[in-house]
Amino acid sequence: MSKVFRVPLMPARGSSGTTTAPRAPQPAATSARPGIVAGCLSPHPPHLIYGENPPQNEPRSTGGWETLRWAYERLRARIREVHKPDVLIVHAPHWITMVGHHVNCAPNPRGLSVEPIFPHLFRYRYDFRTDVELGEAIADEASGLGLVTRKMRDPRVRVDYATIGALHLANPAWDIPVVSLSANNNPYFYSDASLEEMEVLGEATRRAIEATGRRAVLLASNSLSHLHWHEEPELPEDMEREHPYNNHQYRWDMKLLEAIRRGPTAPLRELIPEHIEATASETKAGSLTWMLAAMGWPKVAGDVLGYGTIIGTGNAVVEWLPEGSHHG
Ligand code: 2X7
Ligand code: FE2
Repeated sequence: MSKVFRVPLMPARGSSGTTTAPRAPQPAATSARPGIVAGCLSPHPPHLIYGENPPQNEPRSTGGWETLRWAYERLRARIREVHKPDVLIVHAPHWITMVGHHVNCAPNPRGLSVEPIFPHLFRYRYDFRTDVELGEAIADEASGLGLVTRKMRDPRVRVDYATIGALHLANPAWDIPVVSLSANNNPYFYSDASLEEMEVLGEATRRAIEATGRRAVLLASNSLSHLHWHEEPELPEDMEREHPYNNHQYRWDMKLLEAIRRGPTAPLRELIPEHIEATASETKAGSLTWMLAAMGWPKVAGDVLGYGTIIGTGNAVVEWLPEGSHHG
């Protein structure tokens, strides 16, 4: 049994609501193999949590963005019933580190996370457990492979909404330990910066998972096409106003998603940078490349559970299984 099961379970603060009933972590069945059991593209726009009205989030909505939220519901069911991971590992573009890759090694991050541009949509109380042993192992492997890496241990550092968004939407019960990784900001300064470092971070992540014997689900917290409106309707969830920023952005998202659905993943190595160039895609932050690299660019198709726009940006919930496994 992995050490993670010794972490005492603590329900999320303010979690008396129906969507957050805690569940004891389930040890993986003895026959269940450790390793990466799934990788998911898990977008984080605050509108999705706002639309769900969980008890942790202060603002209230009348719903909205249902097709994406229903896609997440299906993903959640797979995580709970099929993958049964020991840990969720998330790479998120709004935990920006100017120097190197940081791994959150604080055992119990908790606090209030406020989205700086949409504070009227996202003021969220978080309280979760870190799988510190695995976080440290990822940082050590990454350093060993030559990446500038830091173990972030300060519990006062506020957790960003892209980390919380992907984690909440994938597992609103917050009963699975977490490792969260920062996004090194280099790609935004050097426009032709390659995503090569993310390949290395992916390799480090995979090695650490194998060395610690975890069953891990990886979450790449990225939107796709990323141009967005600068004005919001009076009712933010007014779906009459929600549509792709333009047809160019939409067509490029479809081009990427068609390639994902076709499989294998190797052609995405070239297509992801082209899509970034064409659409200012948020995958520029590297989360998607990190995840697919960690999975070894598997020769499989991705399962697109849903696509929708949020203030004009493209967002898809996608699940990849490792080679040789499939849903029963
Ligand atoms: O962070 C985001 C995003 N990626 C897309 C749309 C709207 C808000 O926030
Ligand atoms: Fe974002």
